[in-house]
Amino acid sequence: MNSKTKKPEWAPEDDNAGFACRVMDGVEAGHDGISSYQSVAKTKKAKIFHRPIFTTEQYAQGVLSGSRAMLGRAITLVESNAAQHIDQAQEVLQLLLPHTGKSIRVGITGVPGVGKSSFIESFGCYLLEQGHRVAVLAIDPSSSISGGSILGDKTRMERLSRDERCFIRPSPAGKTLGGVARKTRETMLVCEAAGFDVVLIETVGVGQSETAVRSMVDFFLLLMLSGAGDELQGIKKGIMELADALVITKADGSNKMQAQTARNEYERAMHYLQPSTEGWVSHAFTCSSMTGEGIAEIWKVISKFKELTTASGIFAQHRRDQNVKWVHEMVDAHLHESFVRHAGVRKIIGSVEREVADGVLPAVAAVHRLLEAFENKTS
Ligand SMILES: Nc1nc2c(ncn2[C@@H]2O[C@H](COP(=O)(O)OP(=O)(O)O)[C@@H](O)[C@H]2O)c(=O)[nH]1
Ligand SMILES: [Mg+2]
Repeated sequence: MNSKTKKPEWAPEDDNAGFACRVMDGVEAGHDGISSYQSVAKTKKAKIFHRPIFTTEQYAQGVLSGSRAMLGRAITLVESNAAQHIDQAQEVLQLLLPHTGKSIRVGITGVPGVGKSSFIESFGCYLLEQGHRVAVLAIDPSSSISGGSILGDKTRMERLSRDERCFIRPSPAGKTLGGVARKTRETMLVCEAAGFDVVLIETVGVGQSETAVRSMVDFFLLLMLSGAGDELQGIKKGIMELADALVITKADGSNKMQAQTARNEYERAMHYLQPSTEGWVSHAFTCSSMTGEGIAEIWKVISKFKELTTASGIFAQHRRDQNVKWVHEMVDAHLHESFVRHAGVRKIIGSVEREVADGVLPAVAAVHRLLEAFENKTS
């Protein structure tokens, strides 16, 4: 057979020289084009040897035994979007679930530049000295676009990232905050099963990511700068109300006095806010990640919080509520996804939107029409 003239079936009959597509015959050999069929089989075997596929039990056992390599692999499995991985990841999580939940989960938020990463470095190192094992995760839905801001952060967490007792994981890539949040939440569970007793989650993205983090942590820490107006920091009353503690950062050198003044002002302002956690009064503090001043006090506050809310039952109740709410959120997200992908909906949505925009179709009637198309599974 002359492979040079072989054309695909769909090529026009009399295409002449203007038709540029030619199909080459496949070579019955390995990728190098020389090796025989047998050696192809060998290559495949070798591949399996280099990238072993683990059973669900092996993943779970590996994580529980504290193997860092297996922890990394299990998290990669959890983060994967491939259908066969999603099922196995859920089975692994199911096995790990009885071993999760024993950590304190702390969310850390604040505008870019406030000192979140530096705080985590200093706070994390302090916790390691106290005998804790620390996992650091980040929520950053923009990381797939910006190329991962955690790369810059790793340099701020130099000591922490070199310590064996600490595990740092950047945000998984994802198009939606919901997707990133799901993976971060599941990664948190895997870390807990691996024996990390403090999980710190940094919000890197701005906007909605604060609420996403709040919904997966026990204690929510809001970092603030002194000397910058609230507007400049993009801080809304709503976010202050989410905080279990507010910390003025960079309270060192010539900034120390100013930080104290800011702390007092926020302390007064917080008096009028709704408490974030029932039975807990949020306060304002100062700290310096550079000198380490105030770092130990923040851990004391978090420990006190855990003690009080555990005694009152609020701690456990929060986690139960968070889990149930998470299920509802995922159902919402799935329904929305299948709605926008539904062929019948896609067929009419453009014209329905136009009619609504032109003022000829009432909004409620438009919704009915779309839902009718959605519920009609045959269309
Ligand atoms: N003086 C001083 N500078 C700090 C402190 N913490 C952070 N910084 C500086 O503030 C800048 C932003 O810090 P970074 O941790 O990256 O903030 P993030 O964007 O919130 O993660 C960096 O240049 C840090 O060196 C601190 O406690 N004292
Ligand atoms: Mg940072």
